[in-house]
Amino acid sequence: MEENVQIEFRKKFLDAAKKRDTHLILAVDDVGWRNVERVVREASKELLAIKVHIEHPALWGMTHKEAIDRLKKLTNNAFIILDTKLADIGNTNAFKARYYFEHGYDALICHGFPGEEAVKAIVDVANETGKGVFMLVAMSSKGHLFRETEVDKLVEIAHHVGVAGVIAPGNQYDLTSHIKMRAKELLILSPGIGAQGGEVSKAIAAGTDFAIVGRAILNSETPAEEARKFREEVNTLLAARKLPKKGPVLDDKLVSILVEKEALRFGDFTLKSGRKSSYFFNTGNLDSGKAMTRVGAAYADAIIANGMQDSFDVIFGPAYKGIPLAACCAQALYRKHDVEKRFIYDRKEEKTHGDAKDKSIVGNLKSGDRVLIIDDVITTGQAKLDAIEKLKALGLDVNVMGMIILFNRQETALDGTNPVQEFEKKGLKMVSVLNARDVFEYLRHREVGGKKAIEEKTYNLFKQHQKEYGVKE
Ligand code: NUP
Repeated sequence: MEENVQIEFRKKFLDAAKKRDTHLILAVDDVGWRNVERVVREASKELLAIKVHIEHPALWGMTHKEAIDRLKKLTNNAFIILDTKLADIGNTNAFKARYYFEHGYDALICHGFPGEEAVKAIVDVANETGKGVFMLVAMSSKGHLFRETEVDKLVEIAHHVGVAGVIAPGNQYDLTSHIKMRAKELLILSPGIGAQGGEVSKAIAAGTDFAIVGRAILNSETPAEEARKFREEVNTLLAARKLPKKGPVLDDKLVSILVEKEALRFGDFTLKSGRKSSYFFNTGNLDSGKAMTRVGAAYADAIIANGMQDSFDVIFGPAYKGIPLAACCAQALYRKHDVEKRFIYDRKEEKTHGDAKDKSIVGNLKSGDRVLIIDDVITTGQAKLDAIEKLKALGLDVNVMGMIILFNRQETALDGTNPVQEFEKKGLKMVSVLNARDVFEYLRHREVGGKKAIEEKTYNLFKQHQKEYGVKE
């Protein structure tokens, strides 16, 4: 049952938090044991864990074991976490981790950037010895180099390897909220609160589950009082926190950008099909590098999450809106996932010279290609059928294997069938990044740009239209 050790550790950590009624971790960053001892003794009942650096025991004139024993005694057995930020090759990580765990630390913090194998080496040792591993996925220091693209990969590593939790900054709320969307069951421990400017309320709202605080408590005139305030504030905010836990977790930044840019607009609309709608979706409004970067990443992530990367050769973006989508998706696949794919698009006005392919297709479509169609929205599926027909008419031996759609309106075709299911019946792999129902449920309780994302009236109209035109669950 070795793989379950990290899950068990997570459970033990959460149970202890509940029992001790605290989610506060004290970083005992003081070179003098006297101060550390005083603060820890006075604040002991506010603490779930103590975080030490590898140098501390020596600075305090103790062995690791002595330091751990004393800290445990002072705190009635709080967790002692070693902030070693291990970041080496697997073999070295493994012997270091063994050395630390043998000294008695309950858990350690490691870096993720050396890669999955290197982290796995630590987790293997932790699993053997029943200890916990927290992997750092972004830092609280100003000017760090953890960009979202890298952070996404680090969170993926954390999931693959199966660590107990991750370290994410308590002073960079956008980044931590980005991490929270992807962290699923992984615990989020956050330094950066207090001395580094992080505020408890914003950190907890972003996704912090446990606050790591050092100087704000250690250097305070009344450390026990300060620790009590942190503990209570964290607890109160955690109890009241509402994270979108039910249903699929949406990419909040993607949804925000779609609303901000009015790619998703609310009002009274009549669609091509004659149907009424309380909203309209159109990626034509995504006219900035920021918006297209986010959208390209969303498509690419969905392709990878659905394991589609080996089942197609080329992305086809039907003109006009599909053109930038295909380009951005191919670029994001390469940048974020090291997956290289070609992309093509069609001409609405055919050229008068060249062969059938060159007349209507731009790009390098080859005989035998497996084609993934990319598009912004699916309603009845008619536009997608047209795109498939256009490819067929070229007379090349190409096969449309599936579609990746940003927004599925979850409506029936005009004949009452479910267009997505109809394509699936034909053997196509259909992936939608966002489903209308999830998005509306999500937006109902959100603010975008400081105001309520949708009025209740808009939500009710959506529900009404879904009753009329929506596909069955
Ligand atoms: O990103 C990180 N930021 C950070 O401050 C990762 C960390 N492990 N830390 C550590 O958390 C840092 O080394 C220090 O021990 C503690 C924060 O202390 P303070 O800023 O609350 O005093």
